Amino acid sequence: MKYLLILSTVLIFGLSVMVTAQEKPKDEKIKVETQTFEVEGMTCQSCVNSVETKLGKIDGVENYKVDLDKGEAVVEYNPAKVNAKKIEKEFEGTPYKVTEKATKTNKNKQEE
Ligand code: 9UX
Repeated sequence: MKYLLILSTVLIFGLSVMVTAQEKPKDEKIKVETQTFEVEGMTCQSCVNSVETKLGKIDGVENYKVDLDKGEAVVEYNPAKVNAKKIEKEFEGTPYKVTEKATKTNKNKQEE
């Protein structure tokens, strides 16, 4: 009887280790989506800074690169927290108009 108890304890412990081991990679992998936005209204470097500051404050935005010459922003975000439409909306009421550009995959689909 005592042997059975030890065996089941070891079994439960082993199982819990397996479950934790399976869950860990899920937590570590932050799925990130990359989206290019057209940014209208940026005319100087301060504009770029303002857009960057705004992007940095959005929950779920992991990374961004704002290009003044191209008038666009490449944004990496966690789709579990935020989406392109939400990001666009964050710029309502600012001097800048942010619009989602067709992604490469979208473009390819359209071209097909
Ligand atoms: Mo520069 Mo931008 O003087 O809104 S900050 S044009």
